[in-house]
Amino acid sequence: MESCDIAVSRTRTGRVELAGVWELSATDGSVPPVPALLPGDNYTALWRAGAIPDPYLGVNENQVQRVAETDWIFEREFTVPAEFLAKQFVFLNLDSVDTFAEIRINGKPAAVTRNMFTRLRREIKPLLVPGVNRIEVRIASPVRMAVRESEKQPRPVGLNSNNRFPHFNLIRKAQCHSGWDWGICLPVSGLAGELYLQAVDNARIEAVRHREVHLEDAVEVEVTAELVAERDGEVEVTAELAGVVQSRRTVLLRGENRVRFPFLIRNPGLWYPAGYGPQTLCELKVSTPDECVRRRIGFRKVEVIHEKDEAGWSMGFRVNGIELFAKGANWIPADAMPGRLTGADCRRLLEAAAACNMNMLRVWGGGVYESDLFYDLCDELGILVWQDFMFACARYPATPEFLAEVEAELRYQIRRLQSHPSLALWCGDNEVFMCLGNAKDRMEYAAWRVNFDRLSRRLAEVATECDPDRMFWPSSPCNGPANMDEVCHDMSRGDLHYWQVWHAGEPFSAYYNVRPRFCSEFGYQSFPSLRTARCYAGESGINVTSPVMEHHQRDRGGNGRIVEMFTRYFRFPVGDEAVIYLSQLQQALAIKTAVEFWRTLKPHCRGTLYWQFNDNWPVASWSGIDYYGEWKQLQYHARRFYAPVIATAFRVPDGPLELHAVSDLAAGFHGAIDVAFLSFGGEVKNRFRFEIDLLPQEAKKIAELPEEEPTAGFYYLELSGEGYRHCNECFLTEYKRCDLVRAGIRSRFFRKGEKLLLELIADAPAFWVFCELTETRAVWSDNSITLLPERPAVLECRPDRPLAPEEAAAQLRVTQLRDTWR
Ligand code: BMA
Repeated sequence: MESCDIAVSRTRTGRVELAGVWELSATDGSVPPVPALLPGDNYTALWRAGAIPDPYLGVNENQVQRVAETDWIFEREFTVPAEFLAKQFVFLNLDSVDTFAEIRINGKPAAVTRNMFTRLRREIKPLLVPGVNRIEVRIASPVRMAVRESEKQPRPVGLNSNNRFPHFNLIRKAQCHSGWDWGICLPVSGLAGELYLQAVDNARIEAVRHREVHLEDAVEVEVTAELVAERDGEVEVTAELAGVVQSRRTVLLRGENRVRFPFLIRNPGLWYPAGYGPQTLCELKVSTPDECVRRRIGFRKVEVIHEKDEAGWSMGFRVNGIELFAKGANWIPADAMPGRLTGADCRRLLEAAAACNMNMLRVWGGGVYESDLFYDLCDELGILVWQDFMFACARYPATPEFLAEVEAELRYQIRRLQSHPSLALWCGDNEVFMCLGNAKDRMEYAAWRVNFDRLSRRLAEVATECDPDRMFWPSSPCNGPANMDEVCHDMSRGDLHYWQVWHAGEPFSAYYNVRPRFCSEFGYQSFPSLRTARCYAGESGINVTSPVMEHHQRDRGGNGRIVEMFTRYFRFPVGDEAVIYLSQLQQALAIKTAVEFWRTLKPHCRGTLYWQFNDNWPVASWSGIDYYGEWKQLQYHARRFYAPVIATAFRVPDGPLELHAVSDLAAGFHGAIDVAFLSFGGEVKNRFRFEIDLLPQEAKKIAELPEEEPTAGFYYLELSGEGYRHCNECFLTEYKRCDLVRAGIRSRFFRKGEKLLLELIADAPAFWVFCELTETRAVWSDNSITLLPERPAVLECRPDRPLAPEEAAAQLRVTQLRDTWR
């Protein structure tokens, strides 16, 4: 037996890799063959070969729709060594084929696929010859196949209004491939994950999973290896965990076999979400003479707190006995052309989440079950995952064929993912239950509801059977498994998608009327960074109503809504740079308003996940990080409004001005909040200091602050203690009514060791000072900050490429709110 390879989960023993360069051609001969890198997709290959323009730029998307209406063949040759065929069996492994494919080996049919969310494994030894072989994956147009599926339905199922091509709800493909209200319509075809042939003598390892029971000072771990045998036989299976090795000679029957290994781990280091303790991981290795599968697992007990209480039913998460406040955002696929996405992109995004004090991401149901790397990184970084099953914003069939397809998908995905310590919850779908409310009358509702219940019941059965240790939450949003007879959007129970601010144009203050138990979606749009907008719109195209800017806005009326909101709160911005800056500031302030308020409501409210973390192409959207990886102001504000200890001041409608402190620390906190009321010129008019003591995890009202003349100045809060510091500002009226001073800001780049630092000093209060490098992507330690006069701030600048201080200085653009109007 070979030793395990660190970089991958399986040894390369007895393996023939199929990843690499393939050839792609259209079956109708309309496009000459081009090289295609797999895993990857047809759009990426065609773009890389220069056969289509970059769909992300200008309005090129319109020119490339035919790609999705065409059938494609990916093919390549591969070499099979003679020894490989000396093994008894050879199976083909394709982790994800997107979507309707016929696979041929040496011209002979090997398999068909129809669900990108299931793995294909098929015994193919009889089709192989020693030496050169050929594999062909012929993928039918998903657009055509979706229509064909609709013709098979006994009665119409309905459409998804986010999709440009209809009936994607009938096919098991990422729903957002057909466009979304932030997404380009690029129904890609391709292959994802691992692609290889594996030779085995006995059985193949189909899945490795574990269950854990937490005792006083030990964890009982039961490891299960699932093996598939092509015929009856015997095999030696070995499991290794925390230095203990167990081997078993096992009798196999043809088909699926399970081998269980009990371990008792004494005094294990536990895995905690970020902010609550270390992310201790250990290796689990299962092997047969032919194969070795390894995983990194972590021991922790994760529970959903869903109990009856005074307000209704609670909703939140408890890990290792600690009740935490979930802080995070919603994750969508990070690239509409999967072949463009690198592991480094994925890592950079998830590290940004962790750097911004997030402890949870929701993998949203209109995308994909993410890559192994995604969950490995979440484990490593302490980010809990709320995992939707892949259904979103539409009605779905409940025919026996559809249910069987979905069942196979869940069985595969749950087994693949359940051993990740980060995985906290399985959720049935995104907004499928909520959309039932769109039925035109009770008859229609009843018909839709029957379908929903059938599908939901099957999801629940499979989820609880495959993973009895995690909760199945039927839909997001919903009132919880115990309350599925009621419509959702209840402040007393369940998770909430609160969209009145944005979709219904309510003011930011509307957030104060909402007291969710767990807010799993709420969002506000902005434009991406100036550099990103320039990329797709060109220097001259950046104007909110230019055809390109409207094209890169998928929510009807979205640009207008951003601008309309300016008129409520801000003086109207002059110039493209000001418009972009202000749109991002407005977004950040909207989300900050909601999060800070909802954090003060804990434990009534136990989590906020804003919409949305990332983008899948360059576009105006609700994201905090744009497609090219530029952090919008929201992302920097998230770091502060999700900080472990914060101070915030606000007035709920008709209420007094209240000062609150919130701690997410597992220990008590002792510190102080310095509060000052300053004129816009910077003169301190009033000053207080509050000593504060917070219990572990406590949110507490500290004081009511004096009512000052609203246009005379602003409150500045500075919380400090035990190594924590959090600054915040509070305006008493709309920003547009305040005569802000345009502060002079002196800046100086310098090096300290490896670090590139920027010192900023303002001569008057400067609000939401945003630093950018015009030619280089850079992430800053902090940004969009408020400067008080003559109080220097030092920011670390982390550019994509090394820059000397002088070079950085030449590219620096600093914008404050007052710069947005003349
Ligand atoms: C939600 C999501 C998405 C959508 C977003 C913005 O509720 O679930 O479907 O993109 O709103 O409208």
